[in-house]
Amino acid sequence: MGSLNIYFSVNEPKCGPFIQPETLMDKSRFLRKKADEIRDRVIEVSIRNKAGHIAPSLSTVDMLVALYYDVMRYRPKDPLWDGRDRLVFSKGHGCYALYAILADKGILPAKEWAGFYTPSSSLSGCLEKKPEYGLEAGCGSLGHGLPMAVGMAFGARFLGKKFHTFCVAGDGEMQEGSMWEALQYAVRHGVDNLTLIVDANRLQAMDFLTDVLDRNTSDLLKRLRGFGLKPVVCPGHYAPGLARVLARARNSRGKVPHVVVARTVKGRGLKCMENVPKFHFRIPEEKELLMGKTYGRN
Ligand SMILES: Cc1ncc(C[n+]2csc(CCOP(=O)(O)OP(=O)(O)O)c2C)c(N)n1
Ligand SMILES: [Mg+2]
Repeated sequence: MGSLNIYFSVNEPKCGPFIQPETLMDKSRFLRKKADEIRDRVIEVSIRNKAGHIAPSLSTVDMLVALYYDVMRYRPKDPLWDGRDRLVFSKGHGCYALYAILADKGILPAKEWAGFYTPSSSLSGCLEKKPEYGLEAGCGSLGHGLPMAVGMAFGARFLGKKFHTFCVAGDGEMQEGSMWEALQYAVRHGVDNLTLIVDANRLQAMDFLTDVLDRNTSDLLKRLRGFGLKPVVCPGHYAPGLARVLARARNSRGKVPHVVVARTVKGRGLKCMENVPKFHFRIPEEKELLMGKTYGRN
């Protein structure tokens, strides 16, 4: 994995080390394996620490792996580097994969992640702002992360800074009025150094969106288009594909924010949990875990 680490150090200057073609071909495999590894860690640590938002965390694994191991520019050894791309994780209750990745990168101390949700760690179940740990904004009360991300992106442009801001939001969260006010502002002011990624797992807390407020599964796309956006829809559990889509968004301007709607499965990875509403906040029992995994076949 040594040579891959060189390639995936996205903060290397463009003229960085010469990359062997076979190493490039391994990129897709690397991202898929990394996603498996992060899923393992999320499941293991959250069950051990009795932290219940496992399912909403599992739906975000692949998009976060694509961002942190391929797309985003940042310096693991200098988390406060001014030029770093920002990630605002708006659906703050599902932050366990983000913790696992930041710990894997050495940004978050391993002890903090290992003990999260217990008195031995400063990391809580929902996100608190700790930029020194790579956590850019406090989120958990839904509907607040995107407005903050719009502010960061707008501010960057205003100050002539080159970083890109990403925001991960839930599809249920997209029912919050503040999300639309933020998008309206971003469209009106041409904030195109921003990418909103919607974790479209079709569930909000304990029920399906269409059984709560949405009329049908295309409601979100219609609303986004109505606000002047051009959402790109893509599979949410294939990290190499997500990396391509997100890199394109990061590196192109378009006069309006980029929106990627990632079609995901809540609880992705554990058979007992996938698409099962009661697992929004619930630790699986031993016998449920015995049903097995749906990943790891890469
Ligand atoms: C303002 C606000 N209202 C309600 C809640 C309670 N709540 C926590 S998670 C959640 C469901 C969110 O659904 P979604 O955004 O789709 O995230 P998912 O769990 O599917 O990843 C709700 C309603 C909250 N945290 N904040
Ligand atoms: Mg959802």
